[in-house]
Amino acid sequence: MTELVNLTHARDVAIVTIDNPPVNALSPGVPERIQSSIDSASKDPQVSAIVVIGAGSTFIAGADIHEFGKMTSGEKPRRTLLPILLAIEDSPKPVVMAIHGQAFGGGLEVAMAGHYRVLAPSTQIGQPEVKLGLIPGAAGSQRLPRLAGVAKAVEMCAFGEPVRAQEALALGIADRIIEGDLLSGAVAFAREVANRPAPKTRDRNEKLANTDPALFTAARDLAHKTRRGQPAPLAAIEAVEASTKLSFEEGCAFEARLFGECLFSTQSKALIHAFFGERTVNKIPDIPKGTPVYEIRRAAVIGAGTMGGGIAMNYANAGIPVIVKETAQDALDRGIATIRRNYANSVQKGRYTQAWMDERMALITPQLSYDGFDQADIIVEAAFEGMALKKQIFSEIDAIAKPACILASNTSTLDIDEIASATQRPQMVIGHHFFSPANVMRLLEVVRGKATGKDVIATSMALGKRLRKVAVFAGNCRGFIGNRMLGPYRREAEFLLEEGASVEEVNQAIYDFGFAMGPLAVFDLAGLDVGWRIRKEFKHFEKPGVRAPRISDRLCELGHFGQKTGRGYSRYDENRRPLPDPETAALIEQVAREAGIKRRAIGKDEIIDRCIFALVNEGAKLLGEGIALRTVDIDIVYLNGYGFPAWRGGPMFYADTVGLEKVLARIEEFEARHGSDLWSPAPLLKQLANEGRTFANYE
Ligand code: T1G
Repeated sequence: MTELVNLTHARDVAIVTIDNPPVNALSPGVPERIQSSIDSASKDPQVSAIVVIGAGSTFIAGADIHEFGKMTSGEKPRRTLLPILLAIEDSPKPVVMAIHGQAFGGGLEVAMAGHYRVLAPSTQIGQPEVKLGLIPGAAGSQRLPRLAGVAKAVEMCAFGEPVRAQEALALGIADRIIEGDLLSGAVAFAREVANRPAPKTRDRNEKLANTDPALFTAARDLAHKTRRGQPAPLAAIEAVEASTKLSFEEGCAFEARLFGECLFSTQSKALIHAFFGERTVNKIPDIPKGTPVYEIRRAAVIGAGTMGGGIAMNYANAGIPVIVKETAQDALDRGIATIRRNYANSVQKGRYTQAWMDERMALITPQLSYDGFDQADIIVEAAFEGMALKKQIFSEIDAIAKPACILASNTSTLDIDEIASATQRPQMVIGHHFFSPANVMRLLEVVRGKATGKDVIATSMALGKRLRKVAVFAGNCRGFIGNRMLGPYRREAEFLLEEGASVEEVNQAIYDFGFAMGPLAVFDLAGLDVGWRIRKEFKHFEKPGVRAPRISDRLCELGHFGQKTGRGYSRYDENRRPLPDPETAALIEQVAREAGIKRRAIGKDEIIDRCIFALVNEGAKLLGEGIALRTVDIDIVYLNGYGFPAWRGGPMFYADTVGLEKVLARIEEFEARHGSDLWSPAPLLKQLANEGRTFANYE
């Protein structure tokens, strides 16, 4: 077993190397070994200074997040790094932290306990704990304001975004940027400071003085606005504020108390579930590591519409040349103009440079023919959602594409096997379901057909990462994971309207639950006509005599497609702000009358339970059928594709927090009232609830 921390020497400079792959997390034994290494170096008369550095790709990615679950379950006592960091800070010899890759969370806290910090140019440092529903727990909220100033410390701790090396230097967190070899640069720096008094961060109070309390109020307002429903950002602001009012020791004790409250919160468990979930979904049991993958050097996209354009941008952003094919010049021009506008907006917002934009645009080749498609390593079809058209396109590209070319469809609902049947190479056909806007939304559903090859799946999952997407594997069924679950969710939102809730009540309830937008507002944004066309395509699947939502169809028959027509469930003003629409309300009453439904007052809890448990129940069916591999896959789909609040962990994680017995009882109540065609509990949900188990331990 490799040593977690090694102590070596470069003549008079001791080098403490942290070696805990993959990211040098502060797992049990690591902080202790760092301290003991510094202790023995401090006592060594030959040693004039100490350098601490990380082996591998990073300095320290923070505390070992795996340990938190053990602490909150009582399996392990809570550990604190505070005394170890004080000991490092009290080292009689200067300690230089040599940082590359990331110094995140506990990693930055270790770095700030050192006397100096030297950074490689591409380094990122940060306190991202709030993204895990936590706050710094090892004096980060006390040492960071002393180095970076209070305002920046509040921003970094409350919102969790990292800063780059140059900014860290400008802020005073870093003492030097080392170009070239970091270790030798750090050793040279250590020799420079060896005979100087080592500055202890905890004693550097000058940046705490005269802090304007208004900055805490402003930060709280911003947290309420942008981190709605999440206590951790507010706790982080409180902790940094304490640094301006209390002594260092009192501030650390105050931080530790707030940290403890966050650690044992459901929100933190949900966000940690999401953190590991994003890493777990990449692993597919029957696609072992080492499965051969195809190299993707050139791509081609069919369709320059909303989806096609966004997909092409993903490839260009990853540096992959991409052809975009359309059938008509005006459609092609419109598509390319949208791409250009999207990039120009990002340049205007300072996210990218004009040069970067020009490079991206140069990678995109718009055309009306299949020229060059025979060179593509992947072809992504993003045409109209109709089976006949997709099969025609697949038979055409099957005839042109080279044998090792992957043929992917961006269909959001259609049968991958039927699409593949239009080709001679079904093993190369796969679903790549992007989410609108495709250049922004992180989710990519990778859908396996019966014949899809393991190499094609492995390539798709790796490509997902390269396109900076969270790729989730899904089996082939109508709507795959996300849209299949969205069906019952939308159904219930509409039924609640028929039964008495207003559009505003339904949207508000789900908004208050934590979604960025209520369901009806989302459908108005996406365009009601999209779902309408799909429902027509699947009309033959409707079960006669089973109640179906009618309002959206009626609105579409009136040409009210949502925001794009200024009217849908709501009416929209010139700034696209939603307003109650009395005519829609009248239409809803008419639909209810026609269906013989007596409308009643409906409370928020019922709205939430019917919409969310509809997701949960369908999710449990998907799990039982093996369409979704794991519970967490469903959660990651909903967090990254449907705006489910991350701090609730996803529909399945949320169901576990409610308790599956309660969820089942509520669903059985709905079944009794609305019938089993709509609400028959998923067999898996019944089984787990009856066995007192959870989705989390169902694997
Ligand atoms: N603890 C445990 N495992 C970790 C980890 C961590 N901190 N960070 C990453 N891993 C695992 C990850 O699950 C994956 O495992 C592998 O490492 C590679 O990660 C006291 C309370 C550093 C930017 O929030 O943001 O410190 O899937 O796929 O894309 O105040 O990992 O291979 O089995 O993400 O190159 C604060 C979390 C903790 C940073 C690298 N720190 N990590 O990204 O690789 S709380 C964080 C990241 C804390 C203190 C507090 C990223 C990364 P597997 P990866 P990557």
